[in-house]
Amino acid sequence: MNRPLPEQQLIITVQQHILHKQKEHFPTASGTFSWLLSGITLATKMIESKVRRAGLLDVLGAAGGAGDTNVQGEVQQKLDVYANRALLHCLGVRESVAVLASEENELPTCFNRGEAGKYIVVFDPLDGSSNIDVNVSVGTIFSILARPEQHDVEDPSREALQPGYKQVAAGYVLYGSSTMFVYTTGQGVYGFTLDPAVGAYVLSHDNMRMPEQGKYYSVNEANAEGFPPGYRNYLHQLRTGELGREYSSRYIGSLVSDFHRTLLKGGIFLYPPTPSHPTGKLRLLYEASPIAFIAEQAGGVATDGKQRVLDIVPTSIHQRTPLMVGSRHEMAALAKCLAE
Ligand code: P6P
Repeated sequence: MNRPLPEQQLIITVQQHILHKQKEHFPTASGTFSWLLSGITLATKMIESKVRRAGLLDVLGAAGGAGDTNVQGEVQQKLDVYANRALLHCLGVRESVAVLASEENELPTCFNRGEAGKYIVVFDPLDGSSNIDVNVSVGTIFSILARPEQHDVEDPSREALQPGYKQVAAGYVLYGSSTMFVYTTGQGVYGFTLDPAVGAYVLSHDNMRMPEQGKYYSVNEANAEGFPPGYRNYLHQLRTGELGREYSSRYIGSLVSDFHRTLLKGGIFLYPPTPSHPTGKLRLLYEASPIAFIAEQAGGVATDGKQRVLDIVPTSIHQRTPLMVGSRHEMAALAKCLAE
């Protein structure tokens, strides 16, 4: 009998994992979801190939004319534009996609696909893109929602305005020292590392769990003086060991990187309200919600300072929110400080 090569027993790709999980939890699944997710993995491999060669492909710097900005008023980087186009193309050809909403586009793209259009995908194609030119990790963040039973015929894009607890799936790709695909469908969090030798994302982090407590806190200290008092008191406790341990500060300025470290090592990431962003800087639908879904599935906590991020009902696609996400210990201590 031909015995499988040892490595054949070990390689589980994203597609295999999704199909296995679907059979386990959705026996009647038709495979449209795994086909949809393959659109994201394909697009992110295209993005990864550009990110890895950024300095060589004249993709550094701002897109178009100097000062071209996106709907956020942020200067669009060339890789932002490429990443957005890759995701719009790869997902747009998936029949099961009804609506695509991107951080880079003011209005969502709606596809008139009738009953075949089952899913809505919202995404930040290249989060942290201001770090690209200095070779710091960036990421793609996505959230998948099911179309509601009652379709909004007048404006299907409004169907994306669902609270985070309704997400079907969420994930991110971190273009770091290695490229990792991390996702959840509500049955735990799984991490896959891109193996350039075979061009596949291979399971490397099975059933990821966030530690109950960590040793890092992550916040833009330059904003600290402008935080509401409860946050300033909390940061003082972190710095002085009043939470029962010494903490180190780590801040990359790229949400996917700062969250990925928090997921693996524990601790807390904070983007509180600031005078320049009183409702928070991060976007609810395609940054905070997917990150919060992953955090909770890994045993962590995510709030806007007052309520669970996943309970916030969005009123607009590009709505902002404060985001605090991390281990139970640090998040409980924060809740106490904010309640005082
Ligand atoms: P600041 C990147 O621009 C981003 O949207 C997130 O990836 C990151 O967490 C945050 O903004 C950083 O913002 O104000 O600290 O530079």
